[in-house]
Amino acid sequence: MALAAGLLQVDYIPLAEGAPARWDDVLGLATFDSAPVLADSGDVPVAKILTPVLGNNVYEVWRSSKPLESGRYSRVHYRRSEDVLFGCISLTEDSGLPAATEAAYREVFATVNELGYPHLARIWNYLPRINVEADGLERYRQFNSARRTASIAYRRELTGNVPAACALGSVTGSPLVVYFIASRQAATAIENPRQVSAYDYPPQYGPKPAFSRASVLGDILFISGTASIVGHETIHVGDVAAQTRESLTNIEALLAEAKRFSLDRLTFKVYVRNNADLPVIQSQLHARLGPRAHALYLQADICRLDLLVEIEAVGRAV
Ligand code: 3EB
Repeated sequence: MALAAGLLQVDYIPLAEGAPARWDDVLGLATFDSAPVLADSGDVPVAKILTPVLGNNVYEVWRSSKPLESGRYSRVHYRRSEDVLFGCISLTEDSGLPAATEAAYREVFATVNELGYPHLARIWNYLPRINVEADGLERYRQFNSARRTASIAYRRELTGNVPAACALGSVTGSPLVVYFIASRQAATAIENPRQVSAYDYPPQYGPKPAFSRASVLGDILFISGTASIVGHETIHVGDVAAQTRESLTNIEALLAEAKRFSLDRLTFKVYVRNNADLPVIQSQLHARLGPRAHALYLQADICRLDLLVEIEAVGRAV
């Protein structure tokens, strides 16, 4: 059974417009960089993502038209309707990144299981120094390994119907921040025919990441972080314009798989490794989408050193 239209929507509200006019229908919020803390947000969960914003900053506001209730389960702060749950957890690395990652994921799984929203549709992950090698393993790979350990402990699927996701670097000194959307009903995972599924990557990329290329929940499409990867290899190494075009082509392939969605109705988050590449990335995006594309640009390290740009998106069915 599909979720009825309007049970979940996202708005990117420019900071300049101030806080959302009403809070009663807000499921959750993501803020970026140094966005002011919103005094009147009450018990709405706020994922504070510490990545520099390039250009105009926005509040990412998730809404639902049904009655909402907030709460906490372990260290997860959540808000839910009868259909969907938005949650976030922020942990410092007091005992190291693997321990923080495993704890975050165990608490996320426990929350969604206990409250009866077992289907994770979309998970966002932000961690500092993502490409730094520590104790002989890149921190992104440490994160992957620990995410996997928690998934196995909770008997979660590791292939097939897994959540859409992204994993990006945040400013040094930031906590690990995970936020997510879960639902009572299963979302549908979508893979990209141009790419090897991430959960089937060959071992050279480290522990296999359990995420899908996109997922559909009701009339919402979540497109995972999408980069210039064809098959399992990075292509256009060193060419940021071509990497941007390839990422958009990958997104178009996902739209073709998902059917009911269109490029010009997506809202994008664009992760830029090097600030200086912003104009090139922006012009490629505008060339494909027109200058009115809804996009938030963030400076963030990406989980392969040769990737210069990664693009995620969310859209509503046409
Ligand atoms: C890739 O396609 C690029 O580890 O959750 C994209 C989306 C990427 C999600 C994750 C990683 C993740 O492999 C990296």
